Amino acid sequence: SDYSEEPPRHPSLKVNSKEPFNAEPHRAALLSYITPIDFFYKRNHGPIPVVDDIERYNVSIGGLVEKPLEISMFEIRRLPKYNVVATLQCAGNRRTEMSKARTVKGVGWDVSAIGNAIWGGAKLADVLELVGISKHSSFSALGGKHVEFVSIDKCKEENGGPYKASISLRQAANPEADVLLAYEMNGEILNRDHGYPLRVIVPGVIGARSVKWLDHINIIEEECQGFFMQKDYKMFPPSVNWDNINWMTRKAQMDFPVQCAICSLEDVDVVNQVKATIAGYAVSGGGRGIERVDISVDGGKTWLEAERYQRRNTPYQSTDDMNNDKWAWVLFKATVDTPENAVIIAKAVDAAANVQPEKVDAIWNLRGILNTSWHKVQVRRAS
Ligand code: MTE
Ligand code: MO
Repeated sequence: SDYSEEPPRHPSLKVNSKEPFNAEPHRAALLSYITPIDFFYKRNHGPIPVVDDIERYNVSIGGLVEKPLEISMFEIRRLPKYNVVATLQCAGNRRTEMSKARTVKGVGWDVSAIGNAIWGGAKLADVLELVGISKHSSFSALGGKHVEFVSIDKCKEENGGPYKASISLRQAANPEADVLLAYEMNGEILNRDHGYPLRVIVPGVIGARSVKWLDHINIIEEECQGFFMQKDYKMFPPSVNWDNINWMTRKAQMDFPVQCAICSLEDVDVVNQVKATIAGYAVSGGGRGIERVDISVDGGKTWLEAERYQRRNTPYQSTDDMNNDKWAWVLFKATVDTPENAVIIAKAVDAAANVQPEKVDAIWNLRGILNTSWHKVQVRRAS
């Protein structure tokens, strides 16, 4: 493959793999509610495609539809435009930590394979209406039940073919699910790393389904048979290893579980004051809001509740304030008295009362996805 036309990237990113380019920012970059584009993690499976003739760029929509269509960028921009604040999280976020319990396969990530952006674009539900799929339907007239997104990039896992993924037609045609064909990120034209000129954004779902550099959409009967749907991004029990794995037995992962991480401190850190600020992000999949974030400075014996906030940068005062951006993370903050030596822990609870598991062992899986165990940092007070 050819990596001679990669875009420029911010020098402070931690590069976890160079070709394909996979990089995340330092933890502290995640302490602003909207993640700056330069510091938004970049997760690729091949070289970044070059699209230079935007006039001729179009997306074809075919498969089990009565009226197949080719839609140009110009026409997509003429559809009603929505700005959706949504957190994108790679299923491999926090994989490095899972690997320390027992080795897993995949690109290593700290806690920053995640970001929160304002995605601007057309709703997929509006686009599907143009090929005769009505809103809130679960199947097309010709029996299609899944919507497949195919890219123009080239991945070795697909034997040089394009990256692809699918979601259910029910989710795709539901305007409240806010699935977007996005051409803007944080008010700017989507850049090459993040999918220029057009990408899918599936809020509340692992990043792997938000296909970048969209080329065509297929309405299909069965879910996408591509590598990243069938042979990757599935959650296996801790008993499954590379000798006994049967990919068919598990479903393709969609929603991500409740997650949080401390971003004001590194894994092992020194704090200068007796009072320290513990801050980070908390998010849950499926649009389930964050109900609570608990902090402990004594290894989990006692807990205190952190303040939470979204866009207004002021703490929530009542439950009415909560989750005004339903697909977005909440940031949390707590001021704690630090002992001389402490294990500081954060764990979140979502709106369905789901809680993060204490230990990584219980959720260990050979691909190292969805590490949502309590996030811990070890600090020492500077004397
Ligand atoms: N789309 C294409 N075409 N190729 C890819 O490699 N990676 C996926 C998804 N969409 C990928 C893709 C994965 S695994 C993630 S986590 C997100 O894109 C990352 O999006 P980002 O690079 O904009 O952060
Ligand atoms: Mo990912």
